[in-house]
Amino acid sequence: LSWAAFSAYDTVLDAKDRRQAQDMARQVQSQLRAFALRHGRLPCPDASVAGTGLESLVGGVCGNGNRIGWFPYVSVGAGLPVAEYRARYAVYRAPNASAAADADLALALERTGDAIGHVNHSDAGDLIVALNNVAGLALASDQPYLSGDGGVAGAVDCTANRLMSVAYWIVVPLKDRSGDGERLDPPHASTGPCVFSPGTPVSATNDDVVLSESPAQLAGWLRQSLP
Ligand SMILES: [Ca+2]
Ligand SMILES: [Ca+2]
Ligand SMILES: [Ca+2]
Repeated sequence: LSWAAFSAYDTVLDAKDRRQAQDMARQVQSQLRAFALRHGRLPCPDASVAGTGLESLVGGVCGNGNRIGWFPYVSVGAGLPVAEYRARYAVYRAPNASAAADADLALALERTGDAIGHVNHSDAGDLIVALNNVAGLALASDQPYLSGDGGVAGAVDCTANRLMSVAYWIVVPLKDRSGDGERLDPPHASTGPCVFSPGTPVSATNDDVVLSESPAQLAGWLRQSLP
């Protein structure tokens, strides 16, 4: 083993926490995908400060401009994890007056012209249309996006290295490594739409675990999973 394997911030205990966080992130992904398949939209972020686990719905729909919050564990039928493993969550939302061009992933909307009552009304097929619409939009700095990984994907720099938009990201915060009193560590913040690329290694000042999917990845999974 190299000397680096014993560096102060990569102890056996921390590695165990990281694996656990990665498992938790994959569980959230499964819950999110199952929800999307069933409801034809992505879950609405839980915008409460403490994290109640409930979608922040207004009159039954995801509140205007609500793109970042906690993952709504309770609303997808899961239990609320302890703070260390409780994920922040962002979803791409770009509404359009034309349903066929709409790219609000948290909104169940008829985008293919099926009548009310039709079996394909506002279903996962309509979400696939929205995902394709997202893929066609230029990167916007107020929508969820990825920066680099400090390696092949380039620097972790939310301004100078904006890599790509994502359908959603989740961040499992683990400990406060940056010492600012928040479990999230920069560049991650409770309101920012930028995260580093999944797979970014742990560092002395950041142990956050990121998982995300591009619109094409999620659309591919939905297509494959449709009955
Ligand atoms: Ca439809
Ligand atoms: Ca952290
Ligand atoms: Ca921190």
